[in-house]
Amino acid sequence: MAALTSDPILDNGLGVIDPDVYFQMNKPPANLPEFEAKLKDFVKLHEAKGSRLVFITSGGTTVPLENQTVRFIDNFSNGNRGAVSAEYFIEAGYAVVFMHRQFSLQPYQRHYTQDPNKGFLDYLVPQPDGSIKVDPQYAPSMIKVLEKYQKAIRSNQLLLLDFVTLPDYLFKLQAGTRILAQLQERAMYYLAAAVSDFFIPSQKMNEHKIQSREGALTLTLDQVPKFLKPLVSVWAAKGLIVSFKLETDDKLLVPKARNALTRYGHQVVIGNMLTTRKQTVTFITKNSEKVISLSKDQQAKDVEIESEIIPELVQIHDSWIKSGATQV
Ligand code: 9Z3
Repeated sequence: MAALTSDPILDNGLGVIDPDVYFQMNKPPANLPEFEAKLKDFVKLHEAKGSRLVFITSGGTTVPLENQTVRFIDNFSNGNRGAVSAEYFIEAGYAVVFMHRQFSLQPYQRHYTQDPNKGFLDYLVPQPDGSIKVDPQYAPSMIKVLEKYQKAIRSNQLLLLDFVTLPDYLFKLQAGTRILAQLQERAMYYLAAAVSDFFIPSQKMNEHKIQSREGALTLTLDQVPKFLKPLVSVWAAKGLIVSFKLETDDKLLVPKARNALTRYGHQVVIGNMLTTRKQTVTFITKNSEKVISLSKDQQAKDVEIESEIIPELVQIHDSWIKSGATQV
């Protein structure tokens, strides 16, 4: 059973505060106005062009333990799913808002930032005339990525926005989905970020660094309000909403994914297991369940599962735009 919050006024009977109350009780991030201004310009541009737009969330949220934060709780996500997906959405003609955890993987750049044995400088060779060139062994593959990246930038198809903490993420999710709402069915929301289920409300947090002289540390975390609810029914009501469900016990995956779909009433939940998330996902819609898996051959050729996820979603989005349903 969920632990009850200490304030019965804030409590909805399940021990979880209402999202509206959350926003009243917590301070928005200082850079929220800048975030909104950039997003409004981007949406305006693509509204005029008639493009489809996808709002991708990517990477993990941190949960601060102190208001003047020295320590925080984090999670495993490095933003691979979101960054890879952004590239395939761009290839499919979408404008992409990439709302990612600061310093997590980014589309295109990711190809050169996650090799533990190679950093940025290792791709370069100095020339006798004082200039610098890309090491010829990396040039053929790098030019392909560079061309795609520059095309995306030239055509204004990619907007990078970031978050760090859970409150930062939640305020930006609310503001961002509300801004995109004007695109109605043309907007897709692809919620791949690994969002904490638990947090310490700022009024219950230590102001200063927790001191070790006080002995062992016991933490009590509240449940994060269920943000998908207002997102689906109010903030982004007309858009196509795709959420991810992550589990480690495979017996729970499909029932919990379906439960999320029924509970929030959105269009698609993609279930994935922690250890096999790069090889297998399960699409759950109101009337269907479909497993997408990479074959051994595809895995040997380093095929990315997002190259199969995104075309599937584009089809679902087509029928959503045409008929307001996820099935043709
Ligand atoms: C996912 O399930 C993503 O696919 C991963 C991607 C986080 C597993 P990586 O960034 O991993 O490539 O390393 N995201 C959603 C996780 C989540 O927090 N879902 C919430 C839930 O399960 C619902 S929105 O309750």
